Amino acid sequence: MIEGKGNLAQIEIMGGDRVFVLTGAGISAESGLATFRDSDGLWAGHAIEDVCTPEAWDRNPELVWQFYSARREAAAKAIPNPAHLALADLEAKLGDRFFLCTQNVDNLHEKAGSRNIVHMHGELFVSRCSAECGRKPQADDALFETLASVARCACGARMRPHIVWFGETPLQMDRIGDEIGRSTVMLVVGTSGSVYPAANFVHWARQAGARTVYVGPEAPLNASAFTQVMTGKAGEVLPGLLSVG
Ligand code: BJW
Repeated sequence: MIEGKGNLAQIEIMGGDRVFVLTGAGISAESGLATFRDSDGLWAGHAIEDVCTPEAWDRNPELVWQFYSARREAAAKAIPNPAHLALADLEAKLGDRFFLCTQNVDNLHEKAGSRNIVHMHGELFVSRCSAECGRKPQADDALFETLASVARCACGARMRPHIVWFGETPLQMDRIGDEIGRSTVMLVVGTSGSVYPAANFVHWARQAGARTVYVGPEAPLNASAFTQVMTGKAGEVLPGLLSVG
């Protein structure tokens, strides 16, 4: 592993390269959205595990909706930062040789102009039936502060956030696996490497022979698996990091 500060080196993307990008909460930090573990993993005194599990939903759906309503409110006001814009710019240059997988549920990549994107942990502005009645997830920007106000599905069950909680299966894993398998460069930005399966993507990419680069202010837990770790804030490092040959 090579460690470096900021823009010491550029990463050259050549004609035959395919780039897979994985982002985490850190990329939205400079847009004012809280990360999970930097803020002690706490929200209003509750451990993340108390609001990000199916058990938490069963125990206290009102608390869970208050958590996601507050997140919706913050994300609706947030604007993309230079890191989101740099990735959208890279996609514009590489077209279908670029694939973006985010663990984030905010929509800042889309606001920046990214199009070829998978939200593996779900989306903040989407809700779905908690009884899995078969109806599709729906766009939803409502805020629910009390249980009585929570919207109901046409089947009568409560709507829940369209979010992947601990113990649930991340979305579009087949597509993600395929994209990692054919990528030659993996760029990982702003994630602590503590949540699986995302923390394993770098290992899958290395097995497929890709160059793997991490960008963030501190080394992630899985740092030893990266070819290169660039320490710095995403909004300062990403613009100008990649040059397309
Ligand atoms: C900056 C910055 C700046 C700051 N610029 N950077 C034991 C061993 C292995 C696995 C398990 C295990 N026990 C249980 C599991 C599985 C479990 C798991 O991983 N648990 C861990 C706690 C160990 N995983 C699951 O349950 C997943 N499902 C699963 O595995 O299903 C089985 C399956 C797998 C594959 C195929 C089929 C089936 C589901 C995980 C769901 C995660 N959900 C959450 C919440 C929902 C989304 C939401 O509400 O937003 O997702 S948890 C939370 O963590 C959220 C995030 O997406 C995720 C990752 O967090 P992230 O992004 O890394 O944030 P932080 O805060 O940790 O880090 C921020 C980073 O930014 C830091 O490094 C900073 O330095 C950096 N930073 N400023 C750049 N300016």
